[in-house]
Amino acid sequence: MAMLDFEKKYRVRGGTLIGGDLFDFWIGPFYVGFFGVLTAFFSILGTVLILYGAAIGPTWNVWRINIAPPDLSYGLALAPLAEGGLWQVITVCALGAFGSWALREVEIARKLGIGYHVPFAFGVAIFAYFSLVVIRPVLLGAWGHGFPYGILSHLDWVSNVGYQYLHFHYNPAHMIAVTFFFTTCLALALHGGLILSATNPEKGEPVKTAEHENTFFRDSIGYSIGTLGIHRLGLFLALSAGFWSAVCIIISGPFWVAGWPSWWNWWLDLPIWSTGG
Ligand code: UQ2
Repeated sequence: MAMLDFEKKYRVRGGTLIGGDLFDFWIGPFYVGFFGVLTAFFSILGTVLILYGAAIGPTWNVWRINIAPPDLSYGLALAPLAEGGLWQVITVCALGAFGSWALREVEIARKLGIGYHVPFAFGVAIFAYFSLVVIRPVLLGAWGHGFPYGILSHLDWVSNVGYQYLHFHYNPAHMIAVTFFFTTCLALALHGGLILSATNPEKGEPVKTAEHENTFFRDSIGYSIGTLGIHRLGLFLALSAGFWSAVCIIISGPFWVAGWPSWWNWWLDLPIWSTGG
């Protein structure tokens, strides 16, 4: 079906989660919806607050602008705007915008009658952010454990928190997350390469088929995961990367306070090494 015919067919009312027909329309190519309006509200307010935070700060150098969370002494209380309160309101705006965007994706998926895979996947990304600025700070008892909003400052935060646990690469959940990130790259490189190899033939040659794709991997490694399977694998690998990233930072502090290298002492402490003496 041509795109214009298709749009006429699917651009009808219904499928909304809240408010019935309220905002159930399009502006140009964009679906609006109640959650589109909410996304715009939170994004604009959050951006204005970031600009205000920059304006009352010491620099307009984009690399150095920093909106810091409150001092640890504020615990889980609200702080004055200029002392971390801005960070708190901006965090609410960010989560409001991300959550609204995910629900707008759900409404579009419902209108189309397709699965919720995209909003679910985006939900995992939101969870990773939520774990950094809400779950871990709440478990540690202070908003000051959230990461600062700034290009260089958030890099400094990552480095400092890493060194606080001596060597973050020894964090087992971090190891799992990194492995998923790399495997995601491997899978996308294999998939992108395979698809382009089959669908970009020499001039005058016909476009090749899924059988060609299958056979390449049968011939080279004796196994093909299939055209649907590679996308299931890709989604699983990518979401696992985000999920284990969230786990690796949540356990650092709330559930493990020593350096990560010494976590591996469980191996040396196994009773099988005991001399019995
Ligand atoms: C495949 C297949 C595709 C693909 C790819 C494979 C026809 C178009 C890339 C090969 C993938 C395999 C064997 C899995 C590799 C496993 C990991 C963990 C990276 O078979 O079907 O469809 O794109």
